[in-house]
Amino acid sequence: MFGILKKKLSKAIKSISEKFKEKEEIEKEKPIEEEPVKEQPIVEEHPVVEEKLVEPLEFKPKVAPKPEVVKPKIELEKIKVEKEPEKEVEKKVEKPKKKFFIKRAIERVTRKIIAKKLDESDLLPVLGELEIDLIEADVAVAVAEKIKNDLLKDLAGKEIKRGKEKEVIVAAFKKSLMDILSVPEIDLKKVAAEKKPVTLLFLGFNGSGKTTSIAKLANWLKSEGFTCVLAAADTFRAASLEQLEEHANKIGVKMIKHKYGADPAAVVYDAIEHAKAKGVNFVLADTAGRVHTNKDLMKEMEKIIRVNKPDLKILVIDSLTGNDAVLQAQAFGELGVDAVVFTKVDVNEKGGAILSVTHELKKPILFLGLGQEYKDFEEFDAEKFVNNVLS
Ligand SMILES: Nc1nc2c(ncn2[C@@H]2O[C@H](COP(=O)(O)OP(=O)(O)OP(=O)(O)O)[C@@H](O)[C@H]2O)c(=O)[nH]1
Ligand SMILES: [Mg+2]
Repeated sequence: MFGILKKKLSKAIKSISEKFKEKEEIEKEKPIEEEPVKEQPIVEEHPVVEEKLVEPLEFKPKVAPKPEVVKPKIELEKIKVEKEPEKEVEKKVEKPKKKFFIKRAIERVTRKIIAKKLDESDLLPVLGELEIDLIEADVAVAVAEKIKNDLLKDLAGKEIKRGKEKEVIVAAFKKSLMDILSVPEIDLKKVAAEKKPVTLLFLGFNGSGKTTSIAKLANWLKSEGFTCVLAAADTFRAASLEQLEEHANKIGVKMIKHKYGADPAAVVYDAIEHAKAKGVNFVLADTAGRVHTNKDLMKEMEKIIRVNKPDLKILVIDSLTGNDAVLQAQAFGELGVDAVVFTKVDVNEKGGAILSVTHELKKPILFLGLGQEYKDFEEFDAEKFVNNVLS
C-alpha cells in the first residue's frame, strides 16, 4: 500500500542523510588546529616568549655581578621593577595556551557527538528533487511545496548528534505530514451516542465507489452493534436500485426506495422517517454520481441537503483519480463536505492524494476502501498512515 509515496519519501530521507555525511567528511578533513585568525599569533609566539622572557627572570639574581656594591635597596628595587613586566608577559602567554588546549579538547569531543549542520544551500537541491517526486506520487503542488518548506525550516542549521541523522530527518517528515493530516476528527460511534438517527449522505464523482462504500459501512456499523437503513437516492443511473438492494439483502439491513426518476430528496426524507419510527441509529443515503460541471445534478444535491439536513456529508474519492482528487474536493467542497472516504487504495500505490485532499478540505478521512469485499474497509488512522509511508 502507498508503495510509490513510500519509495519517494525513503529516497529523500536517504539523500538528506547522505548530505549530512558528505558535510561530515569535509569537516573531518579540516585540521583541528585551524583556529580563528586573531588567536593564531598568540600560539606561534608562545615558545619564543617562553625562552626569551622567562629564562632571564630565573638566572638574573645568580649572574648578577655586583655583590659588593652597597646599594642593596636600589638593587632590590631594580630586580622588582624588572620582574614585574616579565610576570605580566608570562600571564598573557600562559592563559591563551590553556584556553586553546581546552578549546581543542572540546572540539574533539563535539566532533564525536555532533554531525555537521546542513545549511539551506545543502538542502535545497535535495528538497527540490523531493518536491518533484511528491508531485509524481499525486501530492498536489501546494502540498509538496509546504512539505519542502517545513523540512527546510526544520533541518537547515540544525545540529544533529552523530548517528541520529536518519531519526531526526524522519521526525521532520513526520511532523510535516502530521501537520497536514491534523484536522478535527469525527468518531461515528460518538456521533451515534448523541443523536438518533444519524444521517450520512454520500456524494462523489461517477464510479468513485459510493454504493460499495455504503455497503461496507453498513456491514461495519452492524458489526459494531449499530442498526442502519439505506436510502436508494440514486434514482438516476440504470440498475442503481438493484445494486444497492442486493447489498442490503446480503448484509441484512432495510433499504428505502422509490421508482427510477423519483426525487432523491424525498427518498432520503422517507428513510429518515423510517429510522425515527424504528429507532434506527444510521441512515446511509446513496446518491447518483455527478460531475461538478453538471449544474442540474449539483442543484439536485443542494436540494437533498436543504430538505434533509444530513449530519455528515461524506465525499467518496477514488484514489486512482490522482491529482484530479483535489479538483473533486474543491468542487464538492462547495456543498460543505464534512468527511472523506478514500476508495481503491488497494490498487493505488501513490497515496499522495490523501495528503492533498485533506490539505484542501481540512476535513478528516473516515475510511479507506481496500478492495471489493465488505471486510476491505479500514478506519483511517493518520499516524498509522504516516508511519507506514515513512517506514
Ligand atoms: N479495488 C477496489 N474496487 C472498489 C473499491 N470501492 C469500489 N470499488 C469498485 O469500483 C466500482 C464502482 O463502485 P460503485 O460503488 O458502484 O461506485 P459508485 O460511486 O456508486 O458509482 P456510480 O453510482 O455509478 O456513480 C465497482 O466495480 C466497485 O467494486 C475499493 O476500495 N477497491
Ligand atoms: Mg452508485
